[in-house]
Amino acid sequence: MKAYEVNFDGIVGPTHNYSGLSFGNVASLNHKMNPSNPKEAALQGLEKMRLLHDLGVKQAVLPPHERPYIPVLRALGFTGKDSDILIQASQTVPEIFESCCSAAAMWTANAATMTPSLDSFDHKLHLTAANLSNKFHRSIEAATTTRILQAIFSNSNYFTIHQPLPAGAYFSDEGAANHTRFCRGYDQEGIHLFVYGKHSFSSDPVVPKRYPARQTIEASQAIARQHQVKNALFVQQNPAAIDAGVFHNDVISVGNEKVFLYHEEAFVGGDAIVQQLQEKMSVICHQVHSSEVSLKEAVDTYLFNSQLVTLPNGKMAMIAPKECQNVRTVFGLLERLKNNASLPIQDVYYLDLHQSMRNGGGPACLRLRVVMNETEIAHANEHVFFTPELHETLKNWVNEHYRDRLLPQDLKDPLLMEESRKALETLTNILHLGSIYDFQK
Ligand code: SUG
Repeated sequence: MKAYEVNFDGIVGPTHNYSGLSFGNVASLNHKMNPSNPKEAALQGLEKMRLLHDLGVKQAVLPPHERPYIPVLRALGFTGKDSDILIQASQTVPEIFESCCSAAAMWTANAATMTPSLDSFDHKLHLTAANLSNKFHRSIEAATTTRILQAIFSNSNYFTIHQPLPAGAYFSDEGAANHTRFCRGYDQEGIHLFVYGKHSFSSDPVVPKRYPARQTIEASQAIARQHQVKNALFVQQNPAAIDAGVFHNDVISVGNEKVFLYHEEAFVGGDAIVQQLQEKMSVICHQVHSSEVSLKEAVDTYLFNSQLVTLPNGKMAMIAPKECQNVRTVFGLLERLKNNASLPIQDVYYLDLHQSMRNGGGPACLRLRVVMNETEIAHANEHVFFTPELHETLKNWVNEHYRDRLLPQDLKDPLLMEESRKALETLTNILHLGSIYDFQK
């Protein structure tokens, strides 16, 4: 049966801000306390979805999460009216409060890991929301993400939505940002490459010195087990790359169908993995040498965080951040990739996503890839699929509800909380999602 890769992009939330919450993510640290523009951020995200849709790629949306997230502040001992909690928490525990206002759920590459029904022993499409245990502001996403996935993929004849892995450092899971599926075509069985940063239950010979490794192998293996994945491979991130700011694997490699682009310094023992991918599926593995593009240039431009997508004619396009155009070596590499006859890349599109990029989120971070066959698409919530009409509706919705300037100190404003809730209430109606937010209960 015909199958598609559907890109589920996160709609940027109304509290998109720069609080410098992600140690190890260089852009997040560098932009701490800068003013943000949630309206521009959300519109930039919608433009990317529109481009993909217009290119003939199947596109869908995932809603933002409710922020500020009062239920977590209540769990941490704050009591009273929601507006009182905002004031108390922002004054007494400002860092925790900022974490409860982060719009980081927009980077849906971290929302979950997906296994298509073709690749699972029980022939169901599996999804597990990532527990994102490594960062407090992200760890509070898992419950809402699970509810959202249940609202979209509700038919249990086709979809299995698992509970997130146990919270805590041992099974720290960052979702699809550390996972790539290779296949000869979306309607063919695939190989799943899981990339991890460290072991929890044994020690690693080399560990990053500066920044944390987020994903554990135990988490990756647990996801592969849960999803009954037929073909799984596991490879470790290079600790030196993590120390250079590669906090997720999608900052240093990108794969689609039979193509894998990866940096020479991405992995520990990368050659063995590449050999297996070549042997098992004739994957075209293109290594980018450090002499062509350094780790630093890769992190600065987010070259590998480009989306590599298959077009209706079978060729591929890269959706790159516009920052890639400004660095000679990176732009030169992209031109060479486009002109390389052994690669199917016919075009590179450069997009302005600077609002997201300043928090370390490029094109690929903003989407969760879900491979679905026609029957599965017919049994999922149809209202989240992107159309020009939905684009217009969402643009109007953003223009009506979002602010165009936000500083971290504005997050304690009760009016912002009210505005955000009103926006999300309207959105759940637009997308026919039912009551997915705590404030709707
Ligand atoms: O987890 N940034 C996110 C960026 C996630 C990017 N995702 C992928 N690579 N797939 C993170 O570090 C910054 C929030 C702040 O500082 O306000 C943040 O969470």
